[in-house]
Amino acid sequence: MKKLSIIGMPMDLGQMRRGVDMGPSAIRYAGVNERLKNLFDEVHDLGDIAIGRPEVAIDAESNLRNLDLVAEKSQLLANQVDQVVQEGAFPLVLGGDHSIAIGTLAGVAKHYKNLGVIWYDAHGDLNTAETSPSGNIHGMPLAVSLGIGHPLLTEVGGYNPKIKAENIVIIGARALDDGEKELIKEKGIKVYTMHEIDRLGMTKVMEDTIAYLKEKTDGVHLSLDLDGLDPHDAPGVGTPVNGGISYRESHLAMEMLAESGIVTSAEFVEVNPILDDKNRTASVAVALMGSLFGEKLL
Ligand code: HAR
Ligand code: MN
Ligand code: MN
Ligand code: MN
Repeated sequence: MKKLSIIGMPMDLGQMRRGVDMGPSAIRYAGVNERLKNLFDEVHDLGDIAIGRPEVAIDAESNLRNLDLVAEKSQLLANQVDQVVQEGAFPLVLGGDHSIAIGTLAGVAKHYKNLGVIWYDAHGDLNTAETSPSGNIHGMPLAVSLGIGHPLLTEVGGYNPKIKAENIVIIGARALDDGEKELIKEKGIKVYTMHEIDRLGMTKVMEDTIAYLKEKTDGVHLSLDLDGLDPHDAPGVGTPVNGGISYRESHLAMEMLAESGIVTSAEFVEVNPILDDKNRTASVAVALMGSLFGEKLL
């Protein structure tokens, strides 16, 4: 019995551009439920985690915008995701900015000994308060999940760390800060930058990624930041970076993941309908979900 549970996480506190809190609505408007309902025995849309409209403020003590709120709301998401996995359903989380991955991974990772993570993103999201140029927590969730960062964030879910460096594959990177580059080298994190994608082609990148993760992990979380795609294909994101992964390459990547059967949870983040062109980015997200969950062209 294949069950999917959809969870909206309308949180925009991990950065400064309002609007990404409307991501879950935009993705639902683009038809996520209709698109996926035939690919599972059951699809349940659990609605949104209650974020409210909190006032935003930078933590006076450190370079971490909205620290307390992000920690508190992440715990709510972690609880919901944990419950979905316990019930044997596949959790699909709709963001929200990428800080939501802190909660998603806290809910998922306790169910696995060696959770793999595919981080599909223009960015590394490996900053800490010390290395972040912005203080925005959406630039930190991968580091947090490795146990590196403020304790209020690394302790979400009540355990730490969530994942191991050797179980991560970053795909699409083209905007890394100096501290992130150092961390990647220090921890030996596997990264396919745009250079490798150009050079090897997406087929080879995904074959290698799948083989690498299959060998060492007992589940794989896909964290797909829409800014991993080229801004021509996904314009509705807060931090676009030129020279990204194409729409077709992204479909191929999702199709290969579907074929492999390794993915056990997923989130699609950073969709900002205010910055979008007629909800195109949300539509791209939904189309990619179709491929990820095994939709066939023929
Ligand atoms: N690395 C930059 C920072 O830490 C930019 C992070 C940007 N954003 C995301 N995450 N959308 O992937 O501020
Ligand atoms: Mn990101
Ligand atoms: Mn990004
Ligand atoms: Mn972004």
